Amino acid sequence: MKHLFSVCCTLFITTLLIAQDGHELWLRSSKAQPVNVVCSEKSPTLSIAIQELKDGWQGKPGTTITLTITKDKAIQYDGYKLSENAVQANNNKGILYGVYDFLRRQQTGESITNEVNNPSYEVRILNHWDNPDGSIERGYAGHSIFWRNDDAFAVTAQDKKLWQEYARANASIGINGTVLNNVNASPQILNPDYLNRVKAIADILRPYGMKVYLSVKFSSPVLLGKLKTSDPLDPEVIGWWKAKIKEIYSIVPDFGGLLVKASSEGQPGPQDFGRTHADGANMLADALKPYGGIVMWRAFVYSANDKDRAKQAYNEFMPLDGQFRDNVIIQVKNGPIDFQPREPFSALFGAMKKTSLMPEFQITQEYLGHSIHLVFLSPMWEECLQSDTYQQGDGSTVARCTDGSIYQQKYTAIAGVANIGLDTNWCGHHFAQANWYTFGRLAWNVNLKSEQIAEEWLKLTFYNDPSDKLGSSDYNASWTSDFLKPVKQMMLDSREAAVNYMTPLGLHHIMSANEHYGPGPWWAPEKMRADWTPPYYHQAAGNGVGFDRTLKGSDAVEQYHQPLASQFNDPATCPEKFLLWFHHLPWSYQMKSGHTLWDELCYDYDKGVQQVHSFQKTWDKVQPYVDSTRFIAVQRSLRGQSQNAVLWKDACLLYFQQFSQMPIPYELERPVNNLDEIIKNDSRRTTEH
Ligand code: BDP
Repeated sequence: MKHLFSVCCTLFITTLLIAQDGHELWLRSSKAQPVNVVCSEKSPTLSIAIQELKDGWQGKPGTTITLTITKDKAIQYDGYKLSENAVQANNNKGILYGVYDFLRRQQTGESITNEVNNPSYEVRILNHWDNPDGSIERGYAGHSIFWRNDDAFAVTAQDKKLWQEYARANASIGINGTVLNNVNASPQILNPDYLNRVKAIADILRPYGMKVYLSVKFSSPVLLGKLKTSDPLDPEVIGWWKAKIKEIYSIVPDFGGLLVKASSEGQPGPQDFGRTHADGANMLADALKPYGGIVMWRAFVYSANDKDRAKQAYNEFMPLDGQFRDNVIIQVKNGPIDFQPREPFSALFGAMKKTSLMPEFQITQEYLGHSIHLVFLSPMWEECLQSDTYQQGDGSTVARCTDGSIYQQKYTAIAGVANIGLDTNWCGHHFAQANWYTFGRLAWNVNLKSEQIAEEWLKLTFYNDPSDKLGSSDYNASWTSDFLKPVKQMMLDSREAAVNYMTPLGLHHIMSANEHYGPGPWWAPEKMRADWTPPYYHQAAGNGVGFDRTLKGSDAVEQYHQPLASQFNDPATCPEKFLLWFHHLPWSYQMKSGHTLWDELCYDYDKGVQQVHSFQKTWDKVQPYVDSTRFIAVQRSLRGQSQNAVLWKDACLLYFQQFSQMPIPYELERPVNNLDEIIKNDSRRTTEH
């Protein structure tokens, strides 16, 4: 009888849940209580703050809240201080961030504390890899929200509405900058038509505290300015950039600065003229300086000739330490290779002591299942940020080496490659919104824990309270135990699951060619650059598997500070999660578990598959708590992810088995796909590309 009652209640609740398309993100409107807001100053940003309080107040009806601009030395940048009845900050943006925090706490039930809340990084910026034709490199959520092909320069009311929603979402999590175009930049972006559209975007974003930035192509002086060279030391080139930057600031007076991918993956750069990264970056920095602009210069460089791609950024940039202007920040991907499901942190963090560095994370899931796989990236970024570099003694974490705690930096910054597109729910997968949310939250507070972030996001995004009908406290309790707890756990486990079914034990870059989605450890066309093929990374052979980066191998371990260099160098002390990143080991190598390396690989791949199966169970069970639109969408994606995980496991184990010649442990599920068929399908796809 009791059971029947709860089934009835459950069905009742489900039918009460209003369909949600996810467009409101974590900012779903809720019935507000009346509130009086007192603010003696006026600005567009403050008007937004006041309106947000009025639209979202969940506290005691009739409360008076005072918004005050102060000169509190404890408050830095756009930080703020909250109390029961007030928000204080040193500037308008701080007030706005404080208001969003206030409302978030009301919705999630977190108490209001009187501490000062300062951001970890001054510049918290999204990088959109959006092209002028509206396509997005590595975008899985539709076309660009900024650019399009047809009627490219008309700014419609719909554009403005979307940009405003985008700005609001970013402001609500503290993101204060955005690069509007792809790092593989088209020179066109600097043409007046585009710059005018940049202005239109900037005008919408400004009241929300966001600045706009652009990626530029280093050869623009030749391509656009018709000069003979783009040599950064050439006076005409210097003059061209100065004039262009002056023009940009005349159109967008608070323009943030430039992002540059140079001498990297075929992009032009200072090295084409025998100059260094510092020559190139400083030339742009000097032109930006009078306006307060910055240069974010990427360290993502590698050439075909290097024996180990993982070493190259360090090799190229370390000798330049101390040579960059103070408005240059070197933008460094979290790992030494390329946004893999797991990499050790880039050895550049903490090593460049006289140069500003900023971490770059990839929110869009290029190597992590695009917008089909549910992968919560917070644990991955947390792992990187909290890694100890040991560069200035114990506790020199990547976070502390980049947020100004250890090294003096004129600017501190952190970037995330956006996963945003025109899809109604912005990110393709409903749970991919959590990664956008996480990036903002971590950029604001680098010490937040993944668990807290997941919990906040779930409460804001999925809590449905049909309380008027059912009595809220009962609902609350069951929502917490039957939805929040299991779904949070699923999120927290999801990144490790992806590592398990894709690249366990330090394997990396064994994705299928070009699109980097499915497995492709075999892919190596004859004339292809070796470092663009998976066998270069896994080195599987009869004698074992893994990339030897020890002192006897490529010596990449030497780029790390002690004790890491020694720890990584010895397979007995190297964390097993990085084992095959640093070592080439026999298939029969004994793991800590007592398994052979081969068996361990099999168990890990299998575990990944089982984890995704369990996510499906978790999700199906929470159906009563989720509106049907989002429930079905996530359920469908999980089915795809499950099939993909099995494919990954079968493909990798059957492929590696050709070298190990060892059986898959008999207690594990047998492969359900044949390797030759997987390879045939894959090659059909990769040649079609
Ligand atoms: C790689 C992507 C490529 C990007 C490049 C980059 O495959 O599309 O252009 O990174 O970050 O991961 O520049």
